[in-house]
Amino acid sequence: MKTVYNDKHGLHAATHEFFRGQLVPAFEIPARADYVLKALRDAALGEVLAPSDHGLAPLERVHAPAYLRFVQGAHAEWLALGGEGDAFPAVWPVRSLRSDVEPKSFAARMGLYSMDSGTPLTAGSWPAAYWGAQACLSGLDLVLAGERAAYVLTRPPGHHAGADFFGGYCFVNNAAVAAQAALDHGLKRVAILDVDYHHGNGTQAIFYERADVFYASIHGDPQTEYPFFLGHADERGAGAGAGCNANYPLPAGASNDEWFAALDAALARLRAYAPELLIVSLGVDTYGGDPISHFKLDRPEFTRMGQILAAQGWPTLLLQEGGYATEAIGLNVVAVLQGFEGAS
Ligand code: SP5
Ligand code: ZN
Repeated sequence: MKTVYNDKHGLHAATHEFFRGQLVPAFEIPARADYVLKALRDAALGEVLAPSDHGLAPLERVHAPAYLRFVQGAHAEWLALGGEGDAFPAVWPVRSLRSDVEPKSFAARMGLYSMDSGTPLTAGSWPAAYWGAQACLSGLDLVLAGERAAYVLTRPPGHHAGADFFGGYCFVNNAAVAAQAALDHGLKRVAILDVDYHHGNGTQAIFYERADVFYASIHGDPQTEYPFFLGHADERGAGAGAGCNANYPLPAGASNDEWFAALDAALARLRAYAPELLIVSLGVDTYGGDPISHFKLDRPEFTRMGQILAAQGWPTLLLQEGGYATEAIGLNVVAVLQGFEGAS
């Protein structure tokens, strides 16, 4: 399988993030992708390609242009105001406050365009996220040109980013950008299967009222797990998209049997939808050794996941999302990809 590697990912390098009111060492760090790249090469999984530039237009198909402009310039604004190091939001337009007027204040715009204080906006966040989206578009090009599957090694991840907000370590919603680009290429039905430990609230919200993208997700129950405010089983899509969203929340600590039963159920829904392309939001924070998550998958389960995905027979684009057991994520990703290759 070919990999498209976002070689600009290291420009996004946070040292710390907020957790319980303290700055703790950041979890979403450049070493994550470095370990995956090493594992791909050690396993001789296939060619590793650089992204080609598709410009800003495909990002503007899913994100508000004003939001993208904000992210692009935010760190420079932060420095100009005397901010030091990474930028964090501190105030949000919650219920009863207006979010339809863009304030002049930088602090206010940081809140308007974000969902949490756990996502450091660094000097290089924008170029890293921009090139990550380009890598995903380049991976899509491979699959549209006839490759059975392609993997995109990128960070920061994407699935928490909404049309006009960042959060959950995400700035640009890579899966949504790729799905929209596939539709713009002429496809009629795209499925996104999100196997990251966390619900992909951004991806779900972007396509919630549309029938041309089916979003299915298996994740830690939002009653106790981030992103807390979306990802329940009763969210099934709305309007034209009614019936095109399927959530499988599992309790923290769920067994591997429960996880694979949810995967079976999700794939049955996707088979009924009959997508022309499968995009996998491939987070490996479902690993038993993950420091911020509470499922129990291990190497054999990641291999089995890849086999099951391949067995569906759909052209498949696998995009890297979370996974924070830094040294293990390379082996976990390779297990998924080798499982996929063995079964396809
Ligand atoms: C893409 C992705 O996986 N985003 C995850 C965002 C999770 N944000 C909340 C992180 C909370 C960190 N908890 C630290 C627990 C230390 N014991
Ligand atoms: Zn995650």
